[in-house]
Amino acid sequence: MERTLSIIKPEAVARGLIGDILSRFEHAGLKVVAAKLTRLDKQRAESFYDVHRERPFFNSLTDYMSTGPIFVSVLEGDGAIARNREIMGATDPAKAAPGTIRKDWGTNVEENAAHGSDAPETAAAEIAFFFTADEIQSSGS
Ligand code: 3AN
Repeated sequence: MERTLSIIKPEAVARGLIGDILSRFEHAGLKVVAAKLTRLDKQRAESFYDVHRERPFFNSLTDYMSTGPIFVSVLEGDGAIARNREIMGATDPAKAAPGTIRKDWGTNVEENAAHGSDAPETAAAEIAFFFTADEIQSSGS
């Protein structure tokens, strides 16, 4: 059983897509074991995306991620990290496969509706960034 961190990004929350996006995960068999609506200020967004600090889009990405509320959740299931990324689709919505979250609701490569952890180590760090252990329920399946 694996866990991953999912973020529904500000533009998708603003467009009222929390339910639609969560339902994609649930229909694919991923269980929501923790969830909350929260907000990153610029400094916390920079801390979350620290690995991208040297990338040209870092400033714009962290500005964007602090523009409004985000919906963060922990998803649990077999191969949750890869499954979540499959359901989200490619980073660039224009290149994402039909039926994926980013294809259906992403605006552009930056405002791409959702974030998902990319490896077990980053998943553990990203989950701990947003949730304490007692905020996470075990799905028991
Ligand atoms: P993913 O979220 O698919 O793992 P990463 O880790 O390469 O993609 O990028 C992290 C985030 O940075 C993306 N979700 C996206 O919002 C933003 N991003 C990635 N590439 C670009 C780019 N070329 N221009 C602007 N933003 C980007």
